[in-house]
Amino acid sequence: MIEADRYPDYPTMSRETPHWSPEGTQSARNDARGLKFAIVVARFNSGITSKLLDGAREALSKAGADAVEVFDVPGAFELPLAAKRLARGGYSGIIALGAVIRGETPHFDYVAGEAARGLQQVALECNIPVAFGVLTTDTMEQAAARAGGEYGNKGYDAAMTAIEMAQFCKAPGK
Ligand code: INI
Repeated sequence: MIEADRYPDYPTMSRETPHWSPEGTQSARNDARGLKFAIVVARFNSGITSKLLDGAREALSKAGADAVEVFDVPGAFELPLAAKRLARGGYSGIIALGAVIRGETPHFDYVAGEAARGLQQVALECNIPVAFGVLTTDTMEQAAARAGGEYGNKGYDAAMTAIEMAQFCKAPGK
């Protein structure tokens, strides 16, 4: 039995039908027309992060994003600074992609923790949606399952989240 069969309700937006209704504010949450996004992707574990990138591109294309620009950095630890620099670029949102896979030392905790903390800090300080598309897993197999495998594609999910938050931030009163 594959892992996903044990958890049929495992949430992944890549298995959902997009809410596509340009008129309404709430239901237009998957509409990226008129929006421009930056994707910043770590090269570390590139076999996984390239799949996350494919997923993010697919989501943005399906949602009709006006423009998508892709930037790469060495590892997940570098994502926050890159995102902070990009936050000045006039994007509607930033999608940060990486794969931190646990090794035998505490390095994992520092890299994963700082990536998460730093990206949230950029979102709050720069007032821009920053989606956390960084896998933090114990094994390469777990990462592969979430990068286009049996648990969907977390790059796709991160892009959908960035679109929804960009729409949220655009709405009156937000
Ligand atoms: N970077 C990752 O993106 N994923 C990892 O799993 C990883 N591990 O395991 O070490 C990793 N390390 C590199 C790190 O992101 C920085 O590039 C490096 O420490 C230089 O600042």
